Amino acid sequence: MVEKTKKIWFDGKFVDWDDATVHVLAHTLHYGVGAFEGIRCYKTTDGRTAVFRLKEHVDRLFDSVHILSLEIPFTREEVFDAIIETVKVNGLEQGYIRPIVFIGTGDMGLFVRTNPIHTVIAVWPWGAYLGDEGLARGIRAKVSSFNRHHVNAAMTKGKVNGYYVNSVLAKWEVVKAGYDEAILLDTEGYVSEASGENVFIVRDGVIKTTPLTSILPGITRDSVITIARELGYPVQEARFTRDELYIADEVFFTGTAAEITPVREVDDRVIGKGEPGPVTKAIQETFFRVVRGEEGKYQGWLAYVE
Ligand code: PPE
Repeated sequence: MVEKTKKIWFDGKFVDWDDATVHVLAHTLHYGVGAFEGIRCYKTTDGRTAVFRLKEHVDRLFDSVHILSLEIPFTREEVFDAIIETVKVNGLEQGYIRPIVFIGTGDMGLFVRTNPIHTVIAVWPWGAYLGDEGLARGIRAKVSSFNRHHVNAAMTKGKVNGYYVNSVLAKWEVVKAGYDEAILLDTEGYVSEASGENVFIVRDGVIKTTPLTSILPGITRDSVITIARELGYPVQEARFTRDELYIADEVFFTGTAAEITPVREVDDRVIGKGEPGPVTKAIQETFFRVVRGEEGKYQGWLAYVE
């Protein structure tokens, strides 16, 4: 169960958690046309709280909404400040931030004329997405029988509510089969992304990740590419097949919720030594130092809540 906090920012005003409700005829509830973000804030070593890459998340939210040809009735600065304020008002030291932009009530049917566009920000404490043990020791993944969206069926540069039916079906399928997370192939058969994460492989010291063509442009993915190159690892953005996962020395997932999660098995094949490898560990360690404000050169990625 989500751990409740006190207040939710709803169209510019704070309301009590339990009062942040919508009507059952809200358009997005029926058709999935809306956009959201997933953002984390961390307690830094100096005791303050910082939101990780907030500007990039706000920009992606505006991109998502623009792709849907909707408009957020607030400026980027207002949404940025509202997110900081929501973290502050709730006294959240560390956790998850979920902005959502959705279409409210008015017309039903697909063509919307007068329905209002709502903007909401909720925050709550959220630990390791795939479990503490998963983060430390690695998880077991399975390739789903569902493909990721074809580029002409969805526009995956947007983080769109309705797209997640595909992710949820894939996730349920593999969890019911006893695995931790689903990997989806694209419609040409190449690895695309996991249900809520981007995918990285390492072989002979070279890191490879799916190109951005038909995946969500993950902000953690971008952070990891930067960190990895800074640590001296070559990174290629190139598509790869499912068997490249099997013969990789290391596989890991990146995502705001999942952070850097090592993958120790794919489709019952042990990856490398069946434990987080040295490259994954080095990147993971650096990532957690960065989000805790311990790496001077990445201070620009932190928006402090003061
Ligand atoms: N691909 C997908 C499909 C995806 O949903 C996410 C984030 C990513 C890649 C990684 O993107 P980024 O967070 O910018 O590094 N998934 C969010 C939703 C998780 C949820 O269960 O809800 C997240 O991690 O917040």
